[in-house]
Amino acid sequence: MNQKPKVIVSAPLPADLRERLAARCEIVDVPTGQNPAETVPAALREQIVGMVCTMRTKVDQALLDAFPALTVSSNFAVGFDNVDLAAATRRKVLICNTPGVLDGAVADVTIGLMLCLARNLVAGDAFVRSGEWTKGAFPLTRDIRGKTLGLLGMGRIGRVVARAAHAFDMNVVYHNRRQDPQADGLATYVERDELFKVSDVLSVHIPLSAETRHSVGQRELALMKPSAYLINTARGPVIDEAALIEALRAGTIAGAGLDVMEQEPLPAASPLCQLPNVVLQAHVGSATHETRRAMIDLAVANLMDALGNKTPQAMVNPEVWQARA
Ligand code: 8YV
Repeated sequence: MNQKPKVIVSAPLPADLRERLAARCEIVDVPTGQNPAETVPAALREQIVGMVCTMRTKVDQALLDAFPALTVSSNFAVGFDNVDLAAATRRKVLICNTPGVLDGAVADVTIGLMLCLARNLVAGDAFVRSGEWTKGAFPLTRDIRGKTLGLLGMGRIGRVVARAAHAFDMNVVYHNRRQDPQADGLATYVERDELFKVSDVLSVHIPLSAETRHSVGQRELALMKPSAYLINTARGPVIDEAALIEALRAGTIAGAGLDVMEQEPLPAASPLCQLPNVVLQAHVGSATHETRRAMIDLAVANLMDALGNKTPQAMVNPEVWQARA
């Protein structure tokens, strides 16, 4: 009898999905965030052909070397900045991800942060709870209606944010590496500097890569209006956080809404936690029961498809798959 292929699972797996995967594969559990190369015994490492993991697993050269039989690594995330893509592609390891199923959830947090910033909703809650309201009215806030929302990056998530912003009567502009026909009717293309200059709310929706790391820095922040808000639900390191803290302290921008930071989990000692014009979330863009379920379903389907010789729905380096056929 053929042995089942051995796969690492280093992501939260619902019981029914575990059962389905176990019918086809032998599961080797690695606690989320732990290094599989250190957790899986050497003899077993050589037999691992697939993996499903979170962003906390570094799929780098060292991991690829530790698992010589690995053919597919499926990210429980749309992002794949945990993967050394060049190294994986060189080693012909297929990388999969979960695009599409989390767009609405991430867009919702983006809109939520925008409303919190403009209408000062978090401070408003504290104002009522502390009894300050009995002493006088809460200070006036800002409308988002009629204002300009700038989207840096116009992929799937950016497009859902653009659609939602229309319900708030916002004017939506975007900048992308290239103009996107799918954005037609949703947002107007502007040059990169123009985006920073004209936006009342600027929201970041680009992936993290060597090119985008710190691509929103002092220069870009200086272009923004003093009344503008910056929102990041993408990846922390895309923004130069030290420059952002400087701009927030100096009041050269009005505030920031951050679901992602350079260091996660963010320590309470971070200056960001001291700034009154910042609203923080704990990287929860996709963190709903429904969305995380859809993500793990897709991540496991990608893994099982790849091992079963069926083209996976979402491949980051499809050239590896094509070369295999
Ligand atoms: C999650 C994410 O934080 O999909 C991504 O790229 O950043 C988020 O959905 C996480 O990756 C879930 O493991």
